[in-house]
Amino acid sequence: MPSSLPALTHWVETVARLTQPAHIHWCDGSDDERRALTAGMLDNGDLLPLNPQTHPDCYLHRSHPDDVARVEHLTFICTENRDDAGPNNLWLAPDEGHTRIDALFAGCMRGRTLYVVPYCMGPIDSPLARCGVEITDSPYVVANMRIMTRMGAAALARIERDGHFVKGLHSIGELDPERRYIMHFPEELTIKSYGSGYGGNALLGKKCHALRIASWQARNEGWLAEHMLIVGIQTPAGETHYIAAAFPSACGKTNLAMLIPPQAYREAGWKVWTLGDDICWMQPGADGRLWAINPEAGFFGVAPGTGNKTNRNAVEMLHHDAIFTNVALTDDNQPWWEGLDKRVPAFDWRGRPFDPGNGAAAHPNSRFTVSARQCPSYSPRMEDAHGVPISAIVFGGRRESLVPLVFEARDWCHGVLLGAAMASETTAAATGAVGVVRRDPMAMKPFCGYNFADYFAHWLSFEQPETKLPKIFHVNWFRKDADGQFLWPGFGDNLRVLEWMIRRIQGDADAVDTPIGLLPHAQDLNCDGLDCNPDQLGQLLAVDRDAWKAEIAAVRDYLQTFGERLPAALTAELDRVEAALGG
Ligand code: OXD
Ligand code: MN
Repeated sequence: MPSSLPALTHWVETVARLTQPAHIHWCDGSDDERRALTAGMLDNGDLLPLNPQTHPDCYLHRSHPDDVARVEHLTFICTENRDDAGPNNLWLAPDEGHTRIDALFAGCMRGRTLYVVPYCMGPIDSPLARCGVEITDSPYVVANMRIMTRMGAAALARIERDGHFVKGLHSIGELDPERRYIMHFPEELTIKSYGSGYGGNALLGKKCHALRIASWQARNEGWLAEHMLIVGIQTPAGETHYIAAAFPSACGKTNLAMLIPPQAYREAGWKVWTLGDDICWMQPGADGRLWAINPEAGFFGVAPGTGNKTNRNAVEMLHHDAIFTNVALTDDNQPWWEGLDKRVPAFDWRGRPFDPGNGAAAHPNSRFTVSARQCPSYSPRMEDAHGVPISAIVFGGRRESLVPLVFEARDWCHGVLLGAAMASETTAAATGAVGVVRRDPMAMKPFCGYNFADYFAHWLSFEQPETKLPKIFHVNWFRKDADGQFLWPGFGDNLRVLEWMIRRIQGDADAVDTPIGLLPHAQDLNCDGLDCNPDQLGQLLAVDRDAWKAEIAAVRDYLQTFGERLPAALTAELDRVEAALGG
């Protein structure tokens, strides 16, 4: 079904001339198409069937062992002016970027099928949604895009109505790490990705479009494209507060989005609604509040650590119609990963008989892809064209020490500083060392498609007389004691912290005013039934002034790398916090 939009057909023809595919297939998103694609992948080994009794319509994909994570060192933002990309991005001039990557694309689809994948990020009729078209030679990418986005005929119809779309060109190439680039041309609303089949590098609707390109569009158009989950917390009074929370990759966004309340909370009538686990687009509505949609339609979640204790909702949603990537297998062909249960797997993620001497059975960044509708806590409001109003924005990182369990920003500007100052220990979601503290403002370090200094200014610009902005909080679920044990139980018990936030929003809870922000009084955190003694709670809520002075100095050093472009208001806010700490 080639399109009636000349700009689209012309682009597909140009790409076909460059890449020389044997066939071209326009994806309509139908069930017949899915069945045919799946059959083809089962035939050529791209997919392996899983146990049809326990996991109907579930498949395993094993990627090339050198292609298991995002590659930040090969990810470029190509803008005419280098400073527009900023020190937070690798940069190339657009001409140079196109030349380098087009040399790889030349003839790369010979003998392969070129798939044209029209997709919509967000509900099809939403004014907040934006569309794109991904051209790819990977049926695995098509199958994932079908779950992760609104893909096919309805998206194409909207693209033809809109008359514009983000162009994404992808080829797995030779899966050679030496011939791999992920390039973004925000001024042309174009993405080119070569040499990787891994989700974050290859499902172009996700990180490349919905964060890097969308953040650029959002700045120009007055909205925000963020690396945030969206969760609705329904109180016993029946009121639902929607919270958007930014944590770096593999720091628990999926678990928080699908939180199961502790038993006493469930009995009291608390409910949790899942709207998104990774990306949030927000815009001020006519009422001045920020309204948010999740541009995605599914979850591409980290499998290891997902078990009945940590995220029962996720375990339940993974029993049918799911794609697993780089997980291990049990002897009866069920998907398995560390943290799922006590069974011993038969095969590791590379398909070798499991031998603990070879390391973890599932790759630490192994993933599941599943439709959001399969989540037991799925919120039908995910389909609301106007989104949901956000009551609180939460920033958080993985910090063993220093950073308290929760604190509240004094005002919007202070909140933007809390986001800009975020830091976290690195995880397996990207290649490179794991466990090193790095600055990751708003969890957007790998995803902001432009200069962070301009991004902070954009955030600050939302404070206007007519806006009623959400409160901003900072959390840290990952504090450890001197013996290296976690001080806070986390997971479902994080609702206790969210409850304090909601009481703050409703004006029902007090706070301790400290130089770094507003902290709960210990007695205001509901710890009934928790194995958390007063000493642990004391450590979780302590503010160590000397250590914070050192932290603020490190934040200042980091922010200074943005030079003149850094908004003066942010530096003034940092000065204020430093002065409050006693200089
Ligand atoms: C992801 C990531 O896949 O952040 O969501 O790496
Ligand atoms: Mn992510």
